[in-house]
Amino acid sequence: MKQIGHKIQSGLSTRWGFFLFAVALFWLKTIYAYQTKFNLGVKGGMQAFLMTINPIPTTLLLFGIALFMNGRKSYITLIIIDLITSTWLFANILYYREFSDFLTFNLMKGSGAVSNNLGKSIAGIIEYSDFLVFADVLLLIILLATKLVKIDHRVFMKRNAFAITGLAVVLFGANLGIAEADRSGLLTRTFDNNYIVKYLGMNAYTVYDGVKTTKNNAIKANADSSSMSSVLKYMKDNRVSPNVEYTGVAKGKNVFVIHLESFQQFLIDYKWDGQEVTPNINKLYHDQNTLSFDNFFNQVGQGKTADAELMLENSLFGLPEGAAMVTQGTTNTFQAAPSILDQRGYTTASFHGDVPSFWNRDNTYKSWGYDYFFSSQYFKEGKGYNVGYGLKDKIFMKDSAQYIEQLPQPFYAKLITVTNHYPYLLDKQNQSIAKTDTGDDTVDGYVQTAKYLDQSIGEFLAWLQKTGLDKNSMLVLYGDHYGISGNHKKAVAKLLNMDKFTDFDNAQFQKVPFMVHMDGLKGGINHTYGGEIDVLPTLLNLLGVKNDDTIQFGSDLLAPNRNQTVAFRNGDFVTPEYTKVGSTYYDTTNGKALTNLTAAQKKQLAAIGEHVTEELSLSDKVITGDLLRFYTPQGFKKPDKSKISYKVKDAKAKLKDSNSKTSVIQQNNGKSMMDLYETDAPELK
Ligand code: GP9
Ligand code: MN
Repeated sequence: MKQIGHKIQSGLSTRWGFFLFAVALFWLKTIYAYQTKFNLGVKGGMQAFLMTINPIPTTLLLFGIALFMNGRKSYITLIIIDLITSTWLFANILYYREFSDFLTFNLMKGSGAVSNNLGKSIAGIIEYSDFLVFADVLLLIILLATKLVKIDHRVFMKRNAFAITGLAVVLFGANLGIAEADRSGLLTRTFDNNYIVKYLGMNAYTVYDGVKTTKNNAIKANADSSSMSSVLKYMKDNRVSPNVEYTGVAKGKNVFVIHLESFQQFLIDYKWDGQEVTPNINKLYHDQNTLSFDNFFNQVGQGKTADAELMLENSLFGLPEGAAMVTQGTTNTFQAAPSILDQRGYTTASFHGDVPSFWNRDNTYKSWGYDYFFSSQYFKEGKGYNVGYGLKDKIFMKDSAQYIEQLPQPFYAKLITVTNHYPYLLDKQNQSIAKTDTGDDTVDGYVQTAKYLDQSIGEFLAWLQKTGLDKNSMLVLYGDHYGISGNHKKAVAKLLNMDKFTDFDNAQFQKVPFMVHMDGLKGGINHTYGGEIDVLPTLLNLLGVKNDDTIQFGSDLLAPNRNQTVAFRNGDFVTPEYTKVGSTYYDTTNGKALTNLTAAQKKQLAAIGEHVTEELSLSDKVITGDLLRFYTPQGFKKPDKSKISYKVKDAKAKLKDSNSKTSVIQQNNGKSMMDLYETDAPELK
């Protein structure tokens, strides 16, 4: 026994021994992370095989750098490389837990804008076992420090170092070859980062991403007005005439767009603890003056809220990675809802109880033409006012009202709530429903924060009624994206009372509410299949804004003959007949996987798939090439950003100045209507 111990010890005390030991440990722990920390969706023997071997080539390559050095320097270099790659793995684990995706350069480039809040949520999502990814580095350091393993001072042959590098390259080539054979176009056509990690590994993905980022910057430099022609052709071929029955029914009305954070369609009419979770929103949903959509999907990618905002106000898709608001929001030309309405006499304002820099809103909103951005700086602070990403919804809605009543009418006001955000934290005194009992901590608080959000909406709507604002306003409500990710299948099955929750179910689970409410509006529950990309054309039609030469990828949800293909950011899709998840097709009407496709079906599915790929890639082209700088719809004026300021002082002065006869206050003879606002927020008592 002792002899074996000695053998191992002397083996590890050689350069080869120590190197291979470090590689093996890193390999094992990466597989441990793949299996327990990510949801790579490995299917079949080939994928399992590739996932198992893919850490080896890049680890050999990176750790192999240390072999070109000698003595202590070589050992220190190895440890440093190990530490850096482990930290990268660690960062990806945390990011993945929240976003179901991997870190990208674009995201890090924009991280100045998002890091502030990422920090906050990271503290809440860290798990002890995450630190296991540093265990091997620690072990190596201890072995060396205690001299259990001795440093091998002999010169390591350069030839051998090169041999390891060569082997790494060959192995990587083999890995890539097998991967390409199994999934063609992996690196060129993919819309899903999970696939690259699954097939090629995390480090290869990082390099791939770096290359792509550099390329992206070049695309913009290379794009010119002729790049627009394929986009214009797509618009010409796909433009759908809006529903004339609804054209202009909301002309001149105020518009409230209420962003229901992480709010999923399943919450509508959902009961728990013997009560409706969201009675106020349910009531609105069933109101005869509300147009409600029950097959409306979120289509966000990594940008989550930012993607939702981009789609809703531009009818452009979010990018395959990062958030366009962050990477392109400051510099690109946009033809967004606020600018369009601004030019028709609207005052435009966005409200959000978080710091202005998050998702780069403070810059992007100027490009979108927002006159005002009421962020956390505009709202009073107090003990217990904040949770997670910002001001609690009840306080936020009330504080927003005091600015709303000062806005010249008609106005377009977007209110972005945030309390119903992962990890669904709410203090005791604000809870009014029990947690669910799935046993999954990330899921069980969801109904509590959703209920709180619903109550805040109820209080706000009551104020609209008391002030009479409801009479001359159109109300738009939407859920921005899922609140419970596909990583919680067991818990969701329990919530929905299902035996099991499949990939098909998860695709359908991406439904979020979309409702338009207005006095006298011919409402009802509409079953058309659509998504966030379709909101802008729908609203513009209701507002009677001519919209036949804009670059928008969605269509009026009320149009009779619209294309009902809903594209997801990863290339999957849902139509009333088919649902595609990865390489599997399902019958949307019954959720059954389609195993024996007929030739006609194959053709039809291929055509739908091509359409989805085309719209996503053309929309990407518009954003990455900044193509709207080359095209201006008739009568559209680009916002003059130099004239927009979101500084509190400037905005308050402007509000005073423009306090024309048209604000709610002025119409009430200069008297505020805030005394009519009732809230039971305990913090304000
Ligand atoms: C932060 C909030 C959250 O300001 O909008 O964004 P999300 O995490 O949902 O993308
Ligand atoms: Mn969100």
